[in-house]
Amino acid sequence: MVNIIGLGYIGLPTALMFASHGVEVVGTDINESLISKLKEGQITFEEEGMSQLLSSAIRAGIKFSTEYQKTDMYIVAVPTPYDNVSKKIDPCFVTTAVAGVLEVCPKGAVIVIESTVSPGTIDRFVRPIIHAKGLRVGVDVHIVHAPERIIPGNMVYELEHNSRTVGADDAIVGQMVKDIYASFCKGEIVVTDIRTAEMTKVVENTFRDINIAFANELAKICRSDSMDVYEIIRIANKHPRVNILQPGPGVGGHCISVDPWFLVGDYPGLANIILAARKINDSMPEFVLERTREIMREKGITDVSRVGFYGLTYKENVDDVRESPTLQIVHLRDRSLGGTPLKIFDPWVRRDIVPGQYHDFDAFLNDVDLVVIMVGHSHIRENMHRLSGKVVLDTRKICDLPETYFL
Ligand code: SAJ
Repeated sequence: MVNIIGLGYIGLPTALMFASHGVEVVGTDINESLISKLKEGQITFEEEGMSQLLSSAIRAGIKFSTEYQKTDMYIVAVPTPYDNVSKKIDPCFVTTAVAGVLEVCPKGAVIVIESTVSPGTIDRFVRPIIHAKGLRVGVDVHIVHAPERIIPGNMVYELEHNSRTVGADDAIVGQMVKDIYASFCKGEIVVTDIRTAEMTKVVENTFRDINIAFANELAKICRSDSMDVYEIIRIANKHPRVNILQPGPGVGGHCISVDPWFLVGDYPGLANIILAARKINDSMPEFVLERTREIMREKGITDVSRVGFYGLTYKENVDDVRESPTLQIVHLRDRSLGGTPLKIFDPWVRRDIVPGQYHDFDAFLNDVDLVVIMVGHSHIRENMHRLSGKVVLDTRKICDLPETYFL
């Protein structure tokens, strides 16, 4: 039996996937209301294919509990926030989860950590709590790092098809964990050591951050000299070895906008491109605000309450708002201007997150003259005609209405 600790964006789909593929699973989370929802067969966040996966896992006998179970394999998928000032990882959720597991696990149990951690975190924070209990790593308990790679919006497909990494001290334990993931994972599963697995995960997200930053920097350069960045990227990408990503309003989500900071925090003075990329991506919400002010001046819009922001999530077709560029704009404005809340609409966000949030698209459109498209949800792509007659600033290059403004 596998006990999955933490049933959030990663733990839940992983638990459901194992259960649907014949592995006995108990999913554990400290959040009682989340556990009751799951027991009632309700999904806890929107994601393509999740409802069906939950039904199939329930049919296969998955159990949910707030208690850690006594079993021989644990998968820890809890959040790993970072300290805003030092930029270093805060491993408190991981260490609390491991300490909880140690209270109940039998001798020889394997604890797999899926949460993203910075290189060296397992050595610095996880091994010591095992030693402190008088237990020997590799004898009384085994530690493995198997970082996830799935992309929100396509998680179910990617869980099954992506290749993945398993970092272990011991090749036999690594192979055992590989075999269990192979119950559902059709991709290649590479077994390596723990530090390599930790570093690889952070490097993957940092690679993407740097590449997005390059596109964003090009957008700023092209704007300053009246060139069309999208056309330039389109043409440049015809080169067989060039693949520039898309500029956007900033990088959100709990992965790409966080993980590179671990390298900056741990290797100050060495992580230079990484730091510059983070700064460029973090500067994009301010750039969108500047563009908005410019367009307001050009169009003679003086009343900021006639400006509306479409999209509150960090990217299209997900309900996740963590570190989203729109939230960053809200905070920037709160700091610089205060005053009336910005008007915001997102069809994916039904709960109230910020003041000034609309839940009705028509009411939102009625109340604004300038729409800033922050997220390219399918909803806006399908309803683009509803924006005709409005001034539009499209930060995602999805609007084909005449006279649309871009980054
Ligand atoms: N973005 C751009 N321009 C682009 C691509 C993305 O501005 O061309 C923005 C998005 O709008 C979003 C942010 O970047 O705000 C990140 O979105 P994403 O779709 O690139 O990635 P995430 O954060 O949803 O998921 C990433 C993935 N990592 C990589 O692609 C290397 C995923 O595979 C990881 O599992 C996930 O992080 C994670 O959990 O670490």
